[in-house]
Amino acid sequence: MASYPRKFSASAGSISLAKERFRPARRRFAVRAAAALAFAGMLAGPFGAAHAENRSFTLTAARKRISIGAGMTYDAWTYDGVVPGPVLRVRQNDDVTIHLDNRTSEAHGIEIMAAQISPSHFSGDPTAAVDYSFKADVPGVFDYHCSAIPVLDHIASGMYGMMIVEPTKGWADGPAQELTLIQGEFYGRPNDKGFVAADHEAMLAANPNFIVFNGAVSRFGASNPIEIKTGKLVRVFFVNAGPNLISTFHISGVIFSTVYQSGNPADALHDIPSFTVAPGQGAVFEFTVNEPGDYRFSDSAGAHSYKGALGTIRASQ
Ligand SMILES: [Cu+2]
Repeated sequence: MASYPRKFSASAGSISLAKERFRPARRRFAVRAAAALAFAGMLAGPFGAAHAENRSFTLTAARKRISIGAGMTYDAWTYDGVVPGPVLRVRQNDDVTIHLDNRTSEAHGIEIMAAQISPSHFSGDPTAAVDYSFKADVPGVFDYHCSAIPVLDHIASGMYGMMIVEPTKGWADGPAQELTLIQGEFYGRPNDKGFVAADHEAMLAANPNFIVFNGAVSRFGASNPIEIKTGKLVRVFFVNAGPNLISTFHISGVIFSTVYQSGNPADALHDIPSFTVAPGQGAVFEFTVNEPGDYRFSDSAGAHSYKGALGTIRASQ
């Protein structure tokens, strides 16, 4: 860390943050508004009809120079020009169709961990579209990521996101304030202009320079906190996109009333202060706070939060 220009340090409290604004992606499906809200940190309210539906998502693989916070930029490989890619939200038993439009000169794909089909569907030839369908049988929160070789580089360069499969019967504790958080890693040292060139050797060494929530260092810093209300249940949809490190998710001053492993209501744990989520894995965290104030959330492994994996939830009455 000491070798970086100090202004690009990800260390807690040292950064004056420009607010990150989500640019709505080009989408053909009506989740656009929900995705925009999701990347601002909040999801839309009650979702969809009770019966199974056909849900179709069209994503576009594209290179784009993005902001990764603290004045830094990165030449990302993206879905729809954003990192993470759009949140894809469906209901259990929906028939889901995925179309990936590839406008680059290299191969890309999309593997959604909610899909129980042959992996041969997930990848395409360079410039070719990828199309497949599956039934979303299992509820939960799932990672999706590029399946092109080397997968390591494609994920580390930004091709990942979250699919939520809403349980047919909903969540046991009912409606809640909902957030989406996706943990990711960036590999490379910023130059004096803040440009971070991808570092393949650092990827292989599993030694990221920056660890982020929703695509940027301090996306949710003290100047841009996630706002919640006291006394009301909060539900966090969480994915650790990796590609390498285990996340130990924790919110200071909070014990999670329920943690759903993989976001599956059948796999509930209770009264958990922190919880590990492996790369490519998801979880749902529920909690309530009763006192107004700022609650810091982080990957509580010290080096990980030092490298940027922390943020602020601000509770008010
Ligand atoms: Cu890719």
